[in-house]
Amino acid sequence: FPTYNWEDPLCMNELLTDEELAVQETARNYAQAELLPRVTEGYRNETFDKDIMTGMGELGLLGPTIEGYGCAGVSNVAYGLIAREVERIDSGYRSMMSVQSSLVMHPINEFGSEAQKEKYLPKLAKGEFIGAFGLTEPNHGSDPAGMETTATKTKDGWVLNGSKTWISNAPEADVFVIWAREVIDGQKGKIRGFVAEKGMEGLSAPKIANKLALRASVTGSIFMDNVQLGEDGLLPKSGGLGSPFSCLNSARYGISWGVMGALEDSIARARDYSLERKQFGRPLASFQLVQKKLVDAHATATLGLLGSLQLGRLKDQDGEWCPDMISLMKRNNCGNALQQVRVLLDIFGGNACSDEYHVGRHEANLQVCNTYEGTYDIHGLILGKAMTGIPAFAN
Ligand code: TGC
Ligand code: FAD
Repeated sequence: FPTYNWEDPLCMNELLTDEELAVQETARNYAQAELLPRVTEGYRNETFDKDIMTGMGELGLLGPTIEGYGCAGVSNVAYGLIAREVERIDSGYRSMMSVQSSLVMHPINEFGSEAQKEKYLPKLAKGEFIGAFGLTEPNHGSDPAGMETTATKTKDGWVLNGSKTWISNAPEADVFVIWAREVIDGQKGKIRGFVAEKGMEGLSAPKIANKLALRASVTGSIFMDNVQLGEDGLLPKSGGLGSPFSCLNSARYGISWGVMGALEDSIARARDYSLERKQFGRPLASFQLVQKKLVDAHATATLGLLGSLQLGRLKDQDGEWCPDMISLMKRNNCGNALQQVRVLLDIFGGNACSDEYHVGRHEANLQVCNTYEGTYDIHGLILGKAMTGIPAFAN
């Protein structure tokens, strides 16, 4: 038999193409060399480093599945592998990247005009522009259909009014993809996508300070008070809630890979710690209870990654995937990563309290990953509907 490789137990690397292996190596080298050395300070001080975005841009890691416009045009599996490597360092860095790629570049590419694509995508791909995605509102998180933000049609364009909250990247963003309900001749209509820009009169994006998690990425609100857009501020092919949800399909898929990176990092650190730390004259790793914690987490990560890989393969073939599959993997991997990292943290004893051991930071971040992009329970209800045909979101 071959020797068991605890870092790739079911030989997942053999299921990747040469191009995917190369992307994985590029993302891993970048994350270990450029992100790991700064994460502890970045998290302590809630700093935003624009050079993270330009660094990722230089390597083709932003909007990587898009063809043209300076993007790499790689597979969905490669996109997942990037998320895994970046989140091995921190979920906040993956958040910055996945908002840019899935929630800003994707809708511009999917619903934008040729002129909008030419204007925004190359700069977003290089990280010269930072993007934010405004769907959640103070009164409407899990239920975006209740959205209050309006886009009122004028002779020359549109006027945005409303507010968004808990928006990743917002305080640093140059480009805002905003979801709003159109109002034409006083009549409320569909939800449409709009692109607003930093510095527009009436638009502000203050930082939400003192977060308890995801501190290495910046989060804010967006306030819109009669923000005037031209006709070219509308994403013309957007229409209905299906448009923002199509962005979420891509981001949720990426998160399913990313959180496995955070779990893998926690496993590796807990294993190392348990081999070095001695109590009762023996390494912690020699105790059965400690080994069980390591093995439970290891089995969870192995199977979670294979699930996301299969989902990515289906996503790479048109007509072979549906959003419920994404809910399955987003919910499964986020919920499991959170639970397992929580247990691994026990191995560190009192040192679990120290940010120098990294795993407490992963645990705090994973609570957010299990919440944003649809909470664990909302994805449970999406799957409950898929299994029974009965929507249980409301009466
Ligand atoms: P429902 O009636 O089910 O659907 C309305 C319309 O949307 C279509 N649709 C989808 N289309 C594509 N992909 C999907 N995943 C879709 N889900 C639904 C659906 O077919 C329908 O189309 P049509 O043409 O018939 O009108 O909608 P509902 O109002 O009953 O809502 C259902 C529910 C609760 C599942 C949904 O609202 C939901 O998913 N809620 C969660 C909200 C959420 O995920 N918010 C995320 C905000 S963004 C974010 O968190 C970014 S964090 C990023 C980071 O920092 O990394
Ligand atoms: P609520 O919808 O109020 O939910 C609260 C609780 O009630 C949850 O446990 C939920 O599962 C439960 N619940 C709600 N409805 C039901 C039901 N029908 N049945 C059973 N239980 C239910 N949003 C963006 O648009 N863009 C971003 O970039 C973005 N980034 C974020 C970054 C961070 C750090 C955070 C924390 C959030 C971010 N979000 C973003 C917002 C995120 O998507 C929402 O917080 C999330 O969708 C949940 O909405 P809510 O906070 O309003 O919670």
